[in-house]
Amino acid sequence: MATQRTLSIIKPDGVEKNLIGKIIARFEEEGLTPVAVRMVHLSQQEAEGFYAVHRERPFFDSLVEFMTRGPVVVMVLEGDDAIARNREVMGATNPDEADEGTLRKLYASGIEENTVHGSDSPENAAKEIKYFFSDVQVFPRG
Ligand code: IDP
Ligand code: MG
Repeated sequence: MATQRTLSIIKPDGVEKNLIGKIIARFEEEGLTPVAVRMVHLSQQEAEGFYAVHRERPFFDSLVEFMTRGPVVVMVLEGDDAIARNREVMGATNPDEADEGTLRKLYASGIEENTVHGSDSPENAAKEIKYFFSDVQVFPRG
């Protein structure tokens, strides 16, 4: 399978619960290697821009408020089939529907505060990585 890169975010709830180490360890165990890592407290504008595709959804304002309430860890993960693999490790958007052992099943408190983000397609992965990282911030340096 082809090596891919995907954008991962440990959301404010994951950071608040001191899960950064556990979540990154899990990614490494699953063959998803961090090649760029940054901790950032998103501004309202940054969160709105990141979730622009959801602008018309009823939960948009609440999602932006949640994503800006504290720092997040933004990462680029690299590995075989990394985009789909990361989505598998994350589990379904709603933790009630997530498979046993997935990050969201283990750690998420609800459909909004669901601990992790992962890109859903190669196009969005490229766009989302670019949103947070320049080429020289991703290893090996671009
Ligand atoms: P995903 O993160 O699994 O790709 P999306 O449908 O892309 O799910 O939604 C983006 C984020 O918006 C979710 O991770 C979650 O934080 C939030 N969200 C999605 N659906 C709902 C909802 O019905 N109510 C509240 N928040 C939601
Ligand atoms: Mg999504």
